[in-house]
Amino acid sequence: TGPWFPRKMSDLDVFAERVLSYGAELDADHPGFTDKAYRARRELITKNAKEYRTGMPLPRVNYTPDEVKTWGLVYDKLTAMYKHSACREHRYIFPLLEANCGYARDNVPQQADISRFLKECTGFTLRPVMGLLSSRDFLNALAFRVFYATQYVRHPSMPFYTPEPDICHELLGHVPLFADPDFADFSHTVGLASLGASDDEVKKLATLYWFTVEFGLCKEKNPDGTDGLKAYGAGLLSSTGELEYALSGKPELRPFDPAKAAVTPYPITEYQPVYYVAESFRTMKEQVVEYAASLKRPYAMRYNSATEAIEIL
Ligand code: H2B
Ligand code: FE
Repeated sequence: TGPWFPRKMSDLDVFAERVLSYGAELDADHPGFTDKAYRARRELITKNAKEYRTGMPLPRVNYTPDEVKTWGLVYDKLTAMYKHSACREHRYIFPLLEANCGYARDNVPQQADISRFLKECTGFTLRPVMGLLSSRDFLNALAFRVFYATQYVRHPSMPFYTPEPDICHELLGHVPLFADPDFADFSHTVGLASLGASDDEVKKLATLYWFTVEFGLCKEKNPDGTDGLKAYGAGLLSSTGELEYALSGKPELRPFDPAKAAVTPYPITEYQPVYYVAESFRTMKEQVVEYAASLKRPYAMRYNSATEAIEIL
């Protein structure tokens, strides 16, 4: 027994309407709250996600010139920073996304094209989502090598700020690393650990996710052989302000340790006071496999990519 969890890909369909906030409705502190046209546009785009079911083609969105403009502003500013601040894997994959998936300052890429590319690289695919999912639902999907991504663009009044995930955060911050095999395996391991986990364990795994996939830093040798520091977390790679701050030497840095990261408190509305630094994605993957094994489960599970189902061992 224990909490319910998805066993096959189509079980993910029940997540479609279970969004926590900012779904079709926007909260009062959102920059788009009073903008009727923005809200109507959001509703149109999130309708795709609401109606999406396993096996359907991923919905394509015709982005408006205003949306493309906002995307372009974010794209220019962030891609300029990636050259010196993003980790090697992100820098390696980004040009491949430009070559294969329509990444460009004047084009908002489509999930269908990205998902096809990621599938070839690591078996990961994308699915559209209306807004924030619960930690449990979101992490459970990673066990199926599925990453839920929003398709709407942030409000144009604040191009460099968004209180919620938007397409700039998903496509610029998250997507590149899902093309890296070790990072994909790391994420998949976190996902498998979340299946049928207790609420307390889910909270730990969500915290681990926060300090890695969202705000992780990693070591990287500088060209002159000295030790350097780069960002791989999507929350950093989609925020010009925090990206600079995280690498400035001001915040506290700790060596990545999943058991410790999983229970570290963190603020969500300000820059992080603490970042965890990974040795490499390979090492992270090995560390998290070991950590996941320490979580008590009645049975072992694995994902069968041929049947797209979870097997209980
Ligand atoms: N939902 C969506 N749609 N995108 C996310 O990036 C996301 C989420 N992150 N729910 C989750 C929560 C994360 O903060 C952890 C696992 O709680
Ligand atoms: Fe994110």
